[in-house]
Amino acid sequence: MNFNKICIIGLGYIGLPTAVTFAKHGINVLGVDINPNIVNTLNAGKLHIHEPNLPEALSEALQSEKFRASTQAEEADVFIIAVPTPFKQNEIGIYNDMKYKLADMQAVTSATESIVPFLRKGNLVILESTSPPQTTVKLVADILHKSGLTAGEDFYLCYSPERVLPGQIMKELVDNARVIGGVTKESAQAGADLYSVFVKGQIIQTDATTAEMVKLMENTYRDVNIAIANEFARLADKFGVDVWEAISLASLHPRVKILSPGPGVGGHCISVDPWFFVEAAPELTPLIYHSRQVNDAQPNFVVEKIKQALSAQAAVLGGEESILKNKKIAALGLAYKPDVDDLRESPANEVIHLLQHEGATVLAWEPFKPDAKLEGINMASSFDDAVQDADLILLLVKHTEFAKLNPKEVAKRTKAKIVLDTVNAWKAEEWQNAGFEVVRLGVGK
Ligand code: SAJ
Repeated sequence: MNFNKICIIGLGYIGLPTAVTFAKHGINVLGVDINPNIVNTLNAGKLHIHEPNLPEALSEALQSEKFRASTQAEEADVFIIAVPTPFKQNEIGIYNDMKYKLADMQAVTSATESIVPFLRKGNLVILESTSPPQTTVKLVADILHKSGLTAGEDFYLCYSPERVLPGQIMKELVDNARVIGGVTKESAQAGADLYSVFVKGQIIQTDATTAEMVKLMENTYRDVNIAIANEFARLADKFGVDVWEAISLASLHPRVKILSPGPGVGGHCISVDPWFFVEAAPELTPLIYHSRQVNDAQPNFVVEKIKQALSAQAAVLGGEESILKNKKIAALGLAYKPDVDDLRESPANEVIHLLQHEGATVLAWEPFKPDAKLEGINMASSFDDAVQDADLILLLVKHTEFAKLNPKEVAKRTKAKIVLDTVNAWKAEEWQNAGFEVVRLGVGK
């Protein structure tokens, strides 16, 4: 089939990089977003998100006139849906004693509906948003049938998950293997033909529901493995072991590769996607459910660690009052992981709220989004502002610039005597030599 024009619905971390990459390969791309600010920003050659190499790719796409953004869909040969699938904020599912989160499919529903008036015979429609099993064959196909056309007969319909890692999107989009699940074999072939325009990795064709499961399995596998790393950190803490050393030694085994513990699991993928399986079949997913519980509870473990560190320093404990009361804490990093500006579902956020709940005063510093506005969180105006009056410096994200901090320089800028490293970024000895007491997550005394 001809791919003269592609309409991509959703101009976030996946839709926009995909749009400019197709444009770079000579296809006319209309990027659609319901947010007029995003559309205007992009048409002016500016970006609303931070992703390496994306600014250059956008200006190239605009200059070649192969890309433009709009709030309205138009007729095209191909429609790609790349909108978010978060979970519902005010509703949960219950099965026995399991309380689980529910997928909010509103954006996928509206994006699919926006295509209906423009859908023509011979078009190709691809869903990229991470979705519960059978979304393509049920939700999406049913909506598109309102056009009077039938999926797999009159138009091609596929599910093709994005699997790119934020921070490396422009590269992984091209290099990663891509799974294309069609509602028919012909649909999968049409999808494979489209992505072969730029994908250098292997392109594998399968059916739509398998492709949906593949995506959810990848992120669930990672979540479960991070949960076990977090439990190992708790055990090491209890038994006076350094979990980071133990993990590196266990990982020498040829069939063992343990992930890293940390303050919790954030982002819009790994902390969300496993719930789609739990919602789809709670009776079959106790392990997935409990892994989510472990990772979601990790911020509490961080707070306990901070309390222990402060108690050890305090001469007299203040009775019933939390040791955190009136303590000043500098929280370094609000992003959900290193070297990105994405704050969604960040465990740092939860840690800070828990600390404040017990009476601490927290000033947060996020170099990738210094003017972030998050409910109930006080942002420092600079690194110095965050640390100068602090009693404790809490490292929550392994941003390169934090890992590279010179402890002697930090000592000159703060009155804090304790640092707490939740991500194994700092060499304890160097910080001790600069006069700090060093506490590390997953390292017992
Ligand atoms: N994390 C740990 N320990 C680890 C690894 C990660 O605590 O050993 C934490 C991170 O700090 C972060 C969270 O987990 O808070 C998720 O980070 P991540 O780097 O594991 O993954 P994401 O969410 O940025 O991207 C994932 C990737 N999926 C897999 O690696 C299986 C990516 O390939 C997907 O495209 C992306 O989800 C997505 O969009 O679904």
